[in-house]
Amino acid sequence: MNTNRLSKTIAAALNAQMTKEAHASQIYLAYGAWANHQRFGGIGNFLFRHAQEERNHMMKILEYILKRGGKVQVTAISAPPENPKSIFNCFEKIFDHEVDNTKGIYKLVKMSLEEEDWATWNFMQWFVKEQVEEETLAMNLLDKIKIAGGEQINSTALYSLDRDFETATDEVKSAQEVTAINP
Ligand code: OFO
Repeated sequence: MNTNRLSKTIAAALNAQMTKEAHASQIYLAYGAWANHQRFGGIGNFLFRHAQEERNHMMKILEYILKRGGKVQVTAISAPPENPKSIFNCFEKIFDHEVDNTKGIYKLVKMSLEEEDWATWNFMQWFVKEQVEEETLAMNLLDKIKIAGGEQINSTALYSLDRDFETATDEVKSAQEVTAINP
């Protein structure tokens, strides 16, 4: 009796997205190591924490595939892109990466809609919301650095920015949670 509830195409796309999340984790890990090496421990710490979050995203997909009776395929993860050229460039690259990851999520949403796989469609909604938060977080951090001077940021601003990142939250409030008295 076949208990697999995922189509071949959906299973392949879920596995690909799972690998993409693992790759995202490697990117944050690599950039965190790079930032630490540049003596920005606060920024490095933030990036290391985010690497863990990406591992959690990977696990969520892995668990879902198993729960639907599908086969998990753990494959090699490609190397992260080359190191950033500056702190500003680091967050530009992170923003670009998050936008690219969103594309993978949307692809799966579209596919599950076309196949009328409502369980996968429903599962993917968590990721749609998460990607809005991830993009907003990256946008906010990029804005912070832009205000502090972008590529021209001076060492005093960099010092306090690095300190802020040490304790910076990994979460941003989603638009759905906002109220008029709690914007
Ligand atoms: Fe998994 O959200 Fe970032 O990449």
